[in-house]
Amino acid sequence: MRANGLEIVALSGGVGGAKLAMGLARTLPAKALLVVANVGDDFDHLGLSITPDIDTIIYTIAGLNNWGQGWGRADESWNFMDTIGDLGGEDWFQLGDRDLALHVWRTDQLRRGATLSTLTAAAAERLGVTCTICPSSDLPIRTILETAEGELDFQRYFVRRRAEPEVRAIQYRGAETAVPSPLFMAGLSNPSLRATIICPSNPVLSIGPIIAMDSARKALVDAPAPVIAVSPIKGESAFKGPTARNMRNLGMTPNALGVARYYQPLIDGMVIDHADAALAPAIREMGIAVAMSDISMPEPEDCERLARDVLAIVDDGSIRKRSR
Ligand code: FO1
Repeated sequence: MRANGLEIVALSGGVGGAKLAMGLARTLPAKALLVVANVGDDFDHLGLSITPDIDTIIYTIAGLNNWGQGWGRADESWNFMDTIGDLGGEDWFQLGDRDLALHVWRTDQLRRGATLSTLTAAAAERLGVTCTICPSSDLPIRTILETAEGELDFQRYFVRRRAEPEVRAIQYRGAETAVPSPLFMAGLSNPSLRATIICPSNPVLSIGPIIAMDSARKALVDAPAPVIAVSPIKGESAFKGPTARNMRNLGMTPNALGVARYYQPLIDGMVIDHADAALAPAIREMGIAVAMSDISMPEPEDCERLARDVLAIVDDGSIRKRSR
């Protein structure tokens, strides 16, 4: 272990990704971990700048999260939301009172000229996170779903329409001009980096907006450290959310092999579930090394178990940067 330097960059969306990020945070020295959060789910709502994946990652690593729900805080109260409902306002996106304070503070600070990177670092530190968390970009990238009901922004598709409309195509609006955040770029070129881990998040909804940036893709490929994806799918089902259905609707195979094909240009290795061992030869044929673990994380201890397994795989050197 190089305890004083960065060792792991973890790319993450919300719920599933945040669980592995939490396991990594509990396993690694604080300075060794940089978690890079998706910003494609961000939106302006009720006059507030809401950054759900950043917040889910902060709450989860800080141990303040609502574990069963996957997002938001434990010990939450709902006076604000109830009153918005009484007023006939938009109450389809649940903002708890404690969570609301973060959105109000961030919105105010952004208006005063602060960057999302600065605010993410400050909020994480204030709420008790010791590793580093940064947004994938300080510039907006918005995930837009082209569905049978027309174009929907991420939260209107995911929360308001309960991810029910069939997704025909996805746009990562803004990704063509956005650039990765300074900490993200510096992390990938850090000489002490041992691996970049793509956490088990929805590839097309949560990681897609990150790797839609040309300079992020180039930096991942150019980084001397290997890029290792942890599959978000066991068999043909994701643990939570519409991952498998999204992949199927987009013409992808909804299993670990489909995930490997999506990430193929970027990754050197993949961690799949033992139950998917039969898919390993086809993934290896693509030039991607395969390691196996139990990728389910029903309880907080499972997040640490999977994190330890992933770090052992990084340590054993079985996944090397491949020549391209
Ligand atoms: N997800 C929901 O399914 N329903 C909600 O009402 C909801 C509110 C919410 C508020 C703050 C926040 O940070 C996240 C919230 N999420 C909610 C999760 C959010 O939709 C995430 O983008 C997804 O979980 C995907 O990671």
